[in-house]
Amino acid sequence: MDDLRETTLSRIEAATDEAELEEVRLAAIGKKGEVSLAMRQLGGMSPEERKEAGPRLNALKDEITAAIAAKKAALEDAALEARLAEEWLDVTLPARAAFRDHTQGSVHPVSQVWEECTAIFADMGFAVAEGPQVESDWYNFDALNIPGHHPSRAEMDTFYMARADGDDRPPHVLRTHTSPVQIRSMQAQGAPLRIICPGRVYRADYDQTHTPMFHQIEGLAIDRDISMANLKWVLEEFFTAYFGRSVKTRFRASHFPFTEPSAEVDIQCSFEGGTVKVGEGDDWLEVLGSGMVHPKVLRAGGIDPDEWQGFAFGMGIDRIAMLKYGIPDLRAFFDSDLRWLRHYGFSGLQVPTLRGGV
Ligand code: 2NM
Repeated sequence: MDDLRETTLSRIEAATDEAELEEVRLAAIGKKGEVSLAMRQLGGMSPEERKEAGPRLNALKDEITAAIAAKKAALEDAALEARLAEEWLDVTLPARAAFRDHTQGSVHPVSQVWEECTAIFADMGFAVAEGPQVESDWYNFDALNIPGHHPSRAEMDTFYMARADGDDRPPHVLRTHTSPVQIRSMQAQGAPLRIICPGRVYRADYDQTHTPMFHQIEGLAIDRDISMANLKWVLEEFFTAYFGRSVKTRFRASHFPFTEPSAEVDIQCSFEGGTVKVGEGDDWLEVLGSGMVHPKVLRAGGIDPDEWQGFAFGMGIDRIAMLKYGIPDLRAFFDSDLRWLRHYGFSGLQVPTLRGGV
C-alpha cells in the first residue's frame, strides 16, 4: 500500500495536464482503481485486519483526492500565468502614425462646454444632479406650475410618448427642460439644496437656432434667506469664469410659471464687423432665464415655502458654446460631420476654474 501511495502521488506531481490527472485518478480511486479494489477486499478480512486496513485505505483515498485537487488548481494557475504573460497589450502606447488621423477623435463642443460649466459651478459649491429624459407630465409640467392649457404643453412643442389605444394613464413626454430633475432632487434631498442639472432636452422645433434635441444647464439654490442678490453674484462669477474676462449682467423683468419674480438675464457684449464679443461694449445679449422659485413649485418638491426660498436659472449649453467658440449654425452641432468635428472639436478637456477659487 505504501508503494501504491508513493507511485500515485509522484504520478500526480508529474502530471502536465488535466487529462493525465484524470488517468491517474481513475487508476487509483476510480471504480476499478487499485484503492477501490483493495477496499473491496476488506470484506474477506478478519475484523482485526479490517480495523487496521479500512481507515488506512480511506485516508489514502482522501490524500489522493486532495493531491489531485491541489495539482489541478496549480495547473490552472500556471495556465493563467502563461496566458497573462503571452497576451499583454500596452494600452498607453501612442497610435502608429499611419492610423493617427483616423483613430484619434475630438471632444465635441457641447461636451467641452458641459464640463466647463459644471466645473465652474462645482467650484461654487453646486452638486451635479441628473435624471430621466422621459418624464411623466406631472414632473415636466404640473410640478412646475405649468397649467394644463399652457401653450408649451401643446403637441406642437412637446414630444409625447405613444400609448396603446385605450391606455388612458397620464402621458409621458420627452422632458422639455431639466427642471424635473430639480423637483426630484427637492423631493429626495429636501432643503437646503444647491444643485446644477445639465442634460439633454427636447422640443419640436427646427431652424438655424433650434434643434429638436438640445442641451440645458439649470441651477437651483435653496436656503432660508437666498435672494436675487445671491443669484446675480453667482451668474456674474459664472460668466466671468466662463468667458475668461469680467462680464456685466443686466436683469430684465420677465415671466415664467415656475418663478416669481422672474428675470431674463443679458450679458454685456459688442456687435462689430458681424461678430459678437462678450465682456466688452455697450450692447446686451440675452442668455438666460431665472427667478425666485414659485412657492407652489417648492411645495411640489416637498419643501415648505414658509421656511425656505431659493433662486433658479436655466440656460442653453449649445447657445453659450456657439457664443464662446464662434460657431455660427446650431444645426451643424448634430450632423456628425467629421470635418466640422475636427475643426470645432477639442483635443482633450481643458477646464478653467474661478480666478483664485471661491
Ligand atoms: C429657467 C428660467 C427660470 C427653473 C426653475 C426651476 C425649479 F425647478 F427649481 F423650479 N428649475 N429651473 C428655471 C427658472 C428655469 O429656464 C429658462
